[in-house]
Order: sequence, then C-alpha cells, then structure tokens
Amino acid sequence: MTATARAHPNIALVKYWGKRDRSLNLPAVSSLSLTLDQYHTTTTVTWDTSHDHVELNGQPVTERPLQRVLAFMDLAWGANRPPVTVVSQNNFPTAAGLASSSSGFAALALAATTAKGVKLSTRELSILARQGSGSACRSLWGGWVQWQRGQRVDGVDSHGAPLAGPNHWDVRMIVAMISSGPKSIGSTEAMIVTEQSSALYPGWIAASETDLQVARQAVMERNIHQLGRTMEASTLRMHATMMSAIPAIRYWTPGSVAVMDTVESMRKEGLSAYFTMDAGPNVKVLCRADEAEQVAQRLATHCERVEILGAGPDAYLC
Ligand code: 2P0
Repeated sequence: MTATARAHPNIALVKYWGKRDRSLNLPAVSSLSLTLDQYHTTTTVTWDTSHDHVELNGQPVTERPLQRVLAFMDLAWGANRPPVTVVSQNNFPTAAGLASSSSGFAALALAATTAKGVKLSTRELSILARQGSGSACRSLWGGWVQWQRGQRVDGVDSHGAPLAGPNHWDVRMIVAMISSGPKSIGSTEAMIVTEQSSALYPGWIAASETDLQVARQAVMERNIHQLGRTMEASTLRMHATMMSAIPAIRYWTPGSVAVMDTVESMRKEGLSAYFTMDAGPNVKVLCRADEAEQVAQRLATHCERVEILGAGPDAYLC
C-alpha cells in the first residue's frame, strides 16, 4: 500500500492561463511545454495509515493546500478512501513560479495509483494529474509536451501528449532566480480574477491557437528563433492579460524587467536567447546549448543565482 514516484516540472513555452471548466480543471487554451532535467519532486504515498497526514519538504501541510491534496486523494482512490500519508520533497523552490505544482501533482498521481495497486496508462495518469493542477498533466512525459484543451465536457480529451522526447533537441532553459520566496497570489486564483475582469481575455484566447501551431512546428524543425519569438509573444500576452485584470495581477519585479532587457541586448549581439515568465518574478531563458554558459554569466549580474537546465525525463517510480 505504499509507492514512491518522481516527476520533473515543466515550463510552458505556449502558456496555459484560464479555465473553461473549474471543477474538472479544463483549460481555455492548449499549451506546449518543456520538462526540465535537474529539478524534481519525489513523493511517497502510503494508504490505510492511522490518519491523514501530508508533508512537504519536512513540514506538515495545513489549511487550503492540505484540502487541495486531500481532495486529490479522494479522486485518486474513489469512494470510501482510507486515511493516507503523503511525504513529498522538492529539490527546488516551492510556489515561486518554478512549476512545483506541475511536478508535485504528476508525482502524486503516479505514487497514489501505484500504491493503490492500480496501473493506469500515462494518458489516464495525465487526466488525473490535470485535476490536481492543470500544468501537472504535462509532467508525466519528458521533453516537449502538448496539452490539448479538448472539446468534451467530461474532459477525457484534455490531457498531455508527447510531441518529442528529451533527446530531440539539445537546448537549455536557464532559470534566472530573482526571488525564491512564495508568489504573492496563486495561479488558480489569479486565473479566476483574469477570466472575470480582464478586457483582454478574449484576445488572449483567440491568439493562443496560432501560437501553439507555430511553436509546434518550430520544435519539430529545431528552429530556436521561431520558437523563441512565439514563446515571448505567448508570455507577454499572458502577462498583459493578467495585468489588465481588476485588481491587476503583476508578477514582474524590477529584477524581472532587468533580466528581460539583458536578454534583448544579448539578442542584438547575436546570441539566441529568449525569455519566458510564469506566475512569479523569476525569468527563464531558452537558449542554444553551446551558448548557455555565456548567457548564464550575463544573466548572473542581475539575479540571486542562475541555473542551467536541460530537457528532463518522463515521471517514474523509484
Ligand atoms: C503554464 N502556469 O502553462 C501556466 C503559465 C503559470 C503560468 O500552469 O489552477 O498551477 O492548478 O490548474 O497549473 C500554473 O498554474 O494552475 C500554470 P491550476 P497551475 O504553466
């Protein structure tokens, strides 16, 4: 009744922001991501313990985050769920816009079902993980992964699907760490405020399908300029949409802007570097593998620290 799984977080190149169904966690748009190599979440699930207990990085999880995990355990088990113990560890900052919920719920889905003695297909695991956190449905696979929004009301056609494995294309994603502290507002809440109040939200949805097609083609053709341009357009459009919400949601800090400026300067000098940002101040920079050291050195003058990451593997049992 116990199992341990590990999953790696993914960074969206074409972003997911907004839901077409909140209870099933169905997205308003399709998205495309790269799973990272060195960061990971390792989670052990043990069913039928004396009482519910959830622990993250050595600390008990309480209140809303605990309710969120236990609701997911209800889903993973079905009716008459027994008490459960979940022990999870991230080897990178949690809730800092570095996609810890993507690796977290992917590892939890795999560990929970395996510990129950059920073997689901990766697609079924992806559908389950999506209901814990949308981006988690992409972290079951390594490398380049697409999440189709799907059309069905029951959500069974809304899951991740591998586009290309981690060895398809040797690029780097450099994390420029501006702050490793938790974000000011969680993504789920921020998405709701955006959907309800941003005048730009319909435009965001209308533009994203083209971004997805262009980015897909760029990945398949290993065209970093086409992918980078599309990635920046997607991230800027997503942030513009949330900045125009009421109240405005702004994850950018002066440090984030300084990193974006540096990326633009490097590009003018001929380097192939492009930025993306998620729900936090940290900036991630996509670049060629052979330029990564040079790009990282330039970024280091503007942030707490930099980490050079590559494409990571599928989620797996430990
Ligand atoms: C993404 N983000 O595509 C986007 C871009 C952040 C910005 O998915 O509400 O934790 O649990 O489905 O997956 C972060 O949001 O949100 C996210 P829920 P999630 O990676």
